[in-house]
Amino acid sequence: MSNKTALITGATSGIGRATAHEFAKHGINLILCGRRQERLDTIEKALEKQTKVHTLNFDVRDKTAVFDAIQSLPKDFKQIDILINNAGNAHGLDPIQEGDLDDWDAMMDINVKGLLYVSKAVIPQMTKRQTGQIINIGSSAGKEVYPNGNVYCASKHAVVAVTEGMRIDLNPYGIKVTAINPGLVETEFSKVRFKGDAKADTVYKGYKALQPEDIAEVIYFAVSRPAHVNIADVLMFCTAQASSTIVNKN
Ligand code: NDP
Ligand code: 8X3
Repeated sequence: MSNKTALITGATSGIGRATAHEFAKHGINLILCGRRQERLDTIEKALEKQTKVHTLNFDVRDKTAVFDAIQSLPKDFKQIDILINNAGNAHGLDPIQEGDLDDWDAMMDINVKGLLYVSKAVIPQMTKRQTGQIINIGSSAGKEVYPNGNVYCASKHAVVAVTEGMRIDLNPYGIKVTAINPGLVETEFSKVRFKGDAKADTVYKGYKALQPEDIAEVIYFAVSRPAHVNIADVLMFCTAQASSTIVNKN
């Protein structure tokens, strides 16, 4: 894998950061993206002994910034073999009639449109080379809808649909397209969803949630399969979770 380059969005935290660490162990060159530059710098420093690292600071909602950032890549990082579309979050957990318009905009703009912008900026070089792999981080919320999940679930259902569309349209080019759909993962996700409210601290209490490293290992598994194998779609839960609404807590 050491001659491959991966671009990871949302690399400053949680699943994206754990994936950067996992890929670095295997010598994959890294383009790490996020909005918090100080975190990107810290991760770059930690991983640059293991592999080559370049950081890009942009908001996936900003179309121009996405294209400019990817255009700006230096020669050594220009060829992207693996794209991990991971940046995303839930914003709020409210019944539809009480939903906040800004929360809805954030989820659709980041989770769906942001993923599309980054993909659009990267896919042409993959189709040209007739090779590459795209991994979209969906969610169990893309497989089922749960109470008050409404727009977040819609955004993740869209990610699953876009993934399937990509797999179909990119099939003639030999490009692998994968959806990894985790259930509850202990990251900053709940802090963002509940905007720092104390409720966030209760989400992962009373059971052992998935850890970001658990997802990173599955992502690495997917990218390290032989050329003829594509892991198309993965649904992952912690053992305590059976569905979005059934979690066996102490
Ligand atoms: P974190 O909050 O820990 O990480 C989210 C990452 O997304 C951060 O690196 C953040 O970087 C980046 N990000 C958020 N908004 C933007 C933006 N506008 N532009 C660029 N980057 C952005 O959450 P997770 O690691 O849990 O989430 C990663 C993905 O996994 C998301 O798509 C989420 O929906 C999905 N997921 C999470 C689950 C969970 O239970 N935690 C379960 C299933 C799926 P920065 O703020 O620096 O820009
Ligand atoms: C994150 C998992 O259950 O909070 O996508 O929607 S959940």
